[in-house]
Amino acid sequence: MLFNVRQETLPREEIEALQLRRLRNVCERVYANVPFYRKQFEALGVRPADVKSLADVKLLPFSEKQDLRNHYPYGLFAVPKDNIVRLHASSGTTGKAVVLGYTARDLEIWSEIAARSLMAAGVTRSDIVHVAYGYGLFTGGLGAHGGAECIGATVVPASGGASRRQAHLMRDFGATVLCCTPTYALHLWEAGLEVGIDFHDLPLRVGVFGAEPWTEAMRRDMEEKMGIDAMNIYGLTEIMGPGVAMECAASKCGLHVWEDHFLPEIIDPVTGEQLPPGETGELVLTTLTKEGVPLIRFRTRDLTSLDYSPCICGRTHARIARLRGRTDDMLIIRGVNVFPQQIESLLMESEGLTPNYQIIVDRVDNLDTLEVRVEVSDTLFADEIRKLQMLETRLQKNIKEFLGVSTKVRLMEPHSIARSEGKALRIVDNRSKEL
Ligand code: DLL
Repeated sequence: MLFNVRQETLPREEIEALQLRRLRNVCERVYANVPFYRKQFEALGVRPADVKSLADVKLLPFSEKQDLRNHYPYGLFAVPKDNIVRLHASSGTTGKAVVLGYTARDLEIWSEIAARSLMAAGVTRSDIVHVAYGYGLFTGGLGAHGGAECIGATVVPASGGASRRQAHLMRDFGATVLCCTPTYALHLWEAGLEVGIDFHDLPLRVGVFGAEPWTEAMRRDMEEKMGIDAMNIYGLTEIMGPGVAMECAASKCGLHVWEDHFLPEIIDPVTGEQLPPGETGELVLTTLTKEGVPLIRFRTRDLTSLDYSPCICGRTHARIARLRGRTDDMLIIRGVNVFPQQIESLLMESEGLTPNYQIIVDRVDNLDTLEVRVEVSDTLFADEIRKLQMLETRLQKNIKEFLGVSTKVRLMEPHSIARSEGKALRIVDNRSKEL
């Protein structure tokens, strides 16, 4: 079933005509209201009126996470603050968050695209949708929530944590749809088994999983273990949140980007040149209707390709391939974005630690774990064990407080971390072996 049949099946010429109109409009809005963009446009000698065809998007400047950080918190907002009704945020590269503001109209559109996404996954108003994405500044919880309500389904706003209790709630309330990260779904499934709840015995039939990379092999495994259709949802805070692109149950092959609201491009991450459909590169998105913080040619750092061929579901919106990784070193730990530099800067604030550190990411019982190993100086190493233990605890607390993720910090003997001959091997991601 389609949530918005007309928009979701617009003929290609109509999509493109709409995109062009909206692209010109968003360029005019940012040029008039956001000094950052006006400067960027001027530096390239381009004006909104120069956008005469969709191909002219190439003339426009790129934007990236760093720009949002540089203008923290409100510098890229395009409307007066009175018109902003909600804020969401995600990590930037230095611990400072990237802040996005939504107008009432933005939230309406977000709910609609999240509703389209859930329906593409097979959700209907008869469903009981258990939302175990985190609620809060992270967009997962409230995003999925808005979509499910917009469809008229029954929402259970469970958020993350207390997994055994969640398994009980899923059983007692008769959850038919589970929305969370794929790894948390596996964790919930295990927690359920521990208390005698097998997802196969529940009416559960659909999983809407995203916010982190996962694979076809994981999909097969989860579908088998849980007796569900496991569907892939993509999104990012800067652009909106979950529901920027979504797989359809009919093909389970590629994620439809809601092109009436977002203009996708694939570029070569090194040269910035546009790549043709089918070629893998970095996904770049322009928001066509967003009012609060419109973004022009936002570099997502996510690697994928675009497919404009017709889909058997009848939707005409282009599809991106399952995400293949990122062009930067951002880690996603239990759905939280973490940049190694953030951890590094926290470590470097403490006296007696050396810059030789390593971050070990693993998956234990389907949950991501993060261990930070850092070498101490000879002087500190000569200190009492108790002092070292206190320092470990303090670092763990700082990292939790600033980045929102739990870590295990291990202070290491001087010279015990292997030196690399080339670039330092900062991150050992043992999860990638199973991906
Ligand atoms: O993760 C929004 C979201 C919430 C999407 C719930 C889906 C479901 P951020 O925290 O800003 O926003 O992280 C965005 O997560 O650039 C990708 O690298 C990654 N990501 C999101 N969805 C997928 C997916 C949310 N389906 C970053 N597959 C993005 C792979 C994903 N990576």
